[in-house]
Amino acid sequence: LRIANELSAALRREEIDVHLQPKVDLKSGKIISFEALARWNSPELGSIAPDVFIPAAEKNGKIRLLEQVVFKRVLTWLKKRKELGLELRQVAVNISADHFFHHSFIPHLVDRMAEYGIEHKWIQLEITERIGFVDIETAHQVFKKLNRYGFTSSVDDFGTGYSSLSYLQKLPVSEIKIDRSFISSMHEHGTLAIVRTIIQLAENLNMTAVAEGIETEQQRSILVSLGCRVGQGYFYYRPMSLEEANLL
Ligand code: G
Ligand code: G
Ligand code: MN
Ligand code: NA
Repeated sequence: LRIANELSAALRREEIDVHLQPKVDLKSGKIISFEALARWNSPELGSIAPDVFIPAAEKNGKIRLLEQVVFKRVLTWLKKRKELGLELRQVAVNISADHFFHHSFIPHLVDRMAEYGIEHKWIQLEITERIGFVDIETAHQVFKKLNRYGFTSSVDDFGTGYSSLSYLQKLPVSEIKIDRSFISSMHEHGTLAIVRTIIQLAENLNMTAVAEGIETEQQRSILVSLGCRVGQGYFYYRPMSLEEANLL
């Protein structure tokens, strides 16, 4: 409850920070894009982990507001890069189920993009597979609409939900992210087979497979041998401040 109250106050003051973690080309090591991750350093409670405040925000109905603050931070960063004459980078923002299915999700997104003068192609939306895509028809419509507007979408935490593989084929998304629990246990035979299968599935569906949580050179080289081209993880970069990301 303490956390929920402080979080509401922090959101009113827009005290949520954003860190960026690069998505990297596994062969060349070059940065392809970034993922935005919310950070909260409360003057009252200290630094609180997203694993704690994201679920809290989901429970007390603040997650949409939180993600709108994150989104504004990202757009401010992009706008500033533009003004400085730096090249723009694509940034993926995480979108919760509540937010994704909310009627004002896309209109709000489009309004903000116009307000900051950023082309839609610079923003990617990451939606966790754990939302289950229970309402597959509605999810389909939302993804299609995002595509028509020129946004790209990604299915996050792939493999941890309970959806069948056949649903994926119907989703108009361009990327799937292999959950880091699979990457960390790739030394196990069964897990390796799962990772290989997801990479092949992505390839067959013309999607990019992104491996999350790469921590070692060995994991990197196994993924490359399986045909995976993009990844993220401490082996390359930890999430960093917006200022640090400008130095890359
Ligand atoms: O950021 P890590 O650094 O600890 O993030 C922990 C979890 O919080 C991850 O699953 C990440 O996707 C999630 N997360 C971070 N920022 C956001 C956000 O803005 N919205 C949602 N829904 N999840 C987020
Ligand atoms: O679920 P979401 O994918 O969006 O998760 C991002 C989370 O994963 C963040 O908490 C981020 O800090 C964390 N993360 C990113 N790279 C690594 C890594 O290589 N190892 C571990 N253990 N966590 C990572
Ligand atoms: Mn994510
Ligand atoms: Na994930």
